Amino acid sequence: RKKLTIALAGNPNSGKTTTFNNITGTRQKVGNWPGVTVEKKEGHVRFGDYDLTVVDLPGTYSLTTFSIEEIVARNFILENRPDVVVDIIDSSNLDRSLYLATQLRELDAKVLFVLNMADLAKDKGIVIDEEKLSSLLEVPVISTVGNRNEGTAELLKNIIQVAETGQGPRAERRVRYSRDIEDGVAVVRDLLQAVEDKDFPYNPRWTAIKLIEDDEVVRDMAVKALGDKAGPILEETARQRERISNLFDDEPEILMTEQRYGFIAGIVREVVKRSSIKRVDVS
Ligand code: GDP
Ligand code: K
Ligand code: MG
Repeated sequence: RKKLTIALAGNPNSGKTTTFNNITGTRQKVGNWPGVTVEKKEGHVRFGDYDLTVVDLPGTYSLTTFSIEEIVARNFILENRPDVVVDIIDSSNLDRSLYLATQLRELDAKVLFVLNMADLAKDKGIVIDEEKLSSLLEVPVISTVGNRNEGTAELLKNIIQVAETGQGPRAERRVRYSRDIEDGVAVVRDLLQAVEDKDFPYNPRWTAIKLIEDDEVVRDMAVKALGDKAGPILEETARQRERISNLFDDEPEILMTEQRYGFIAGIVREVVKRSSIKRVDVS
């Protein structure tokens, strides 16, 4: 039998645990993530020729490192390389969910989007063009109503499909930053790429982005993985950060966060339609 590891990611209250229960039934184990008091749920399910291990990641809005939940979720994806990361999205709050979604894409994980809470979106008169969302981010999209266990079989089928076909992010489906930032990312990425694979197991573009954003956890990871090869790369990173800061009079991480939100706003404009009948204007 073939073994797959599936991680469920998503914002708090998007329906991760509900989906987890729908998939795994009663075959689950609850504990803590090593070293921290964040709950870890792991379950098992047999589907077709596959044995799936399903992990319910802590709920997060982002994969930066401002909270222990974000660090736990990100480290699991980086270090355990799950075969598929299922991003559980609250369809009635798509824009809020897309920040995490774009970060998962950036991490080079194989992602499947689940538009959960499809019933709430419908009640609010929100219509999401799933096909367009799928093609804009090049990620398969399905919709579910978790608390009614609707769409679970379809979800399992799609998980297997994503694991098998190996959808990988094409460059143009990811956030592209402004030219001066992309130039800095490329310089650092090239230095990382020049290091032998066995010495550096992480995605070079993602790592370069995080270094330019001055992410401490990734800096420590790079030092640990690269040893004395890290020095010149971190020096170049500092030069690039300074160049960008001088150009825009703002820190790269602030500019990059803004640009991600811009990218997300563009996607929301293209894929979210509100039906005129149930439209509620909140001002
Ligand atoms: P988590 O924080 O992501 O693990 O979210 P939970 O699975 O705990 O779900 C949060 C709440 O939303 C619970 O009360 C669920 O019963 C409910 N819920 C889950 N999926 C759906 C859905 O598709 N539609 C509706 N209306 N409620 C849902
Ligand atoms: K909850
Ligand atoms: Mg939960």
